[in-house]
Amino acid sequence: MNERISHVGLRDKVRTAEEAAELIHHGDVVGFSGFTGAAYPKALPTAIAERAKAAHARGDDFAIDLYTGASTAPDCDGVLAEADAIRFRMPYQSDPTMRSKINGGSLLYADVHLSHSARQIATGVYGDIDVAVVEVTRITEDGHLIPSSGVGNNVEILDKAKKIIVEVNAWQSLELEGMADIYRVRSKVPIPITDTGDRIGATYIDIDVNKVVAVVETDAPDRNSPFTPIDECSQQIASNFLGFLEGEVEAGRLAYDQFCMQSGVGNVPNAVMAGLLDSKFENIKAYTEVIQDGMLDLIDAGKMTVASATSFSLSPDAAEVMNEKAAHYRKYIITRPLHVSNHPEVIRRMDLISSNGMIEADIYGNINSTNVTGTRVMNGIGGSGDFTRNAIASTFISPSTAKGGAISAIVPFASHIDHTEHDAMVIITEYGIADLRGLAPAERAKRVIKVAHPEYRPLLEEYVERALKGKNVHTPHDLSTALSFHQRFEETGSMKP
Ligand code: 0RQ
Repeated sequence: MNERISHVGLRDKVRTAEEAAELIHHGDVVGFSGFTGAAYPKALPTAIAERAKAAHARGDDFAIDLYTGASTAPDCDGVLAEADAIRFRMPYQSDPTMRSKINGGSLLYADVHLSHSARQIATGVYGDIDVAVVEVTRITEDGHLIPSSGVGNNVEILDKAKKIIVEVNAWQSLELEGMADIYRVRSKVPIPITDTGDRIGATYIDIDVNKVVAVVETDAPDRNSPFTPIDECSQQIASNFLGFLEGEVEAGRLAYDQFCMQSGVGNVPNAVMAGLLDSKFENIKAYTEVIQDGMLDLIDAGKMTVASATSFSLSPDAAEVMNEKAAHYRKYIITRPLHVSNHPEVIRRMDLISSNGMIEADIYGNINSTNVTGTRVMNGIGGSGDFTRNAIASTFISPSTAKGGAISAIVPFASHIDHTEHDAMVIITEYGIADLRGLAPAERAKRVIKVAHPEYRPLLEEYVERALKGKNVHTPHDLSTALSFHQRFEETGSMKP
């Protein structure tokens, strides 16, 4: 471990996770590293959860407020939620236990655009941060922190924290050093990135070493789940997405050379990248949020020249490959603070095409990414809003149904709206492409219904007919049945009549 803690003074601060957890108190505001299952602290969360359980057993209160970059993992968000050790959480999560606590009302959650979260933390919107707990791959002689598999909100959290606990994780490759590009966004100062691969900052995070109260040694892997094998439906969606890109090339809005992409997380986006492997697109660039397996494949195949993101979101197998070949991949991959990776200013400049998953779209193109039947939060908006609003073309890719066909992903009116009809441009399912650009709402409805599952199309058409009988027909709605699909689902467990 000495090679990973080069700062002599900080070697004296090495503590066990249990000792470090004693420095965190009930009511503290805590900032963790971590983004989509990567780079989150591995030891402190369990130690804090144990502390909370012991306090609760004594009849004492113990709960913290927790900020991160994005989602973490079962051994972080999961154990803390299980122990009722969190009062408030922001800006994004995807843990099943945490989700059920949030929906059950025992854990408060603020679902925030990631680009906003960085600035809000930096400017103290949520108050001070008592303790930062940040995973690194190494501490330099000068006390600089070398990020591990992601950067997220680490810079803002470390700058804002009164005390810092550093987890040095020996599982993370030392050769990740050089991948990060650390830059502090300043108010009214343009971010000097004009191309995806531009490096504008340092390879380390400089901190006030005097704030470090403990250094904890760990050796545990990032926790991501494997991707499920690509099924027929995902393959068809991927092929339709490729068809959309090819249409853009034919229309002269895109070239086969140097197409710039953003891709959300999940199985369908991964299938899209597999589709790009065999496509005519060359020298692909990514200005995105997370590095996924599919991007490593594109890099390996010589199809992708550069990928800029804030973190990894790799399957366990791909994470092992990354650890073995980090020196190779750092020639192609840049990890940035999410304040930069998700900054609208830079996203606009990249002329990228975004693709994200969704829970549902309505017939006019409003998108629900976060709340099932408008009330049950799934994960959060994450960076989907940052990219959707600022892409040259924003796409939403999704199977036309969920839960074995009981739920239609196309509904008369979205039960919760994350991306409005003004932001979402193209909706793609296994049944085709609904390109909504340049269309009036009533025209859009016809296109969207075409990509709905055939079983739901007649119901949607009936809805439009009914809505058109109303007085106002610019955005025709029949308010008494606008949420009838959702109501039926709540009552019967299916949106089908
Ligand atoms: O649940 O596994 O329990 O069956 O949602 O659905 O089809 O596997 O798709 O993994 O892409 O997730 C919107 C959740 C889609 C995701 C969402 C259920 C479905 C399944 C997953 P089960 P799929 P995906 C950058 C971009 C917001 C954040 C974002 C998401 C589960 O894409 O969180 O875009 N997006 N970030 O059954 C009820 C519906 C449903 C539904 C799907 N209509 N009703 N359940 N599901 N549609 C990355 C970051 O920002 C970090």
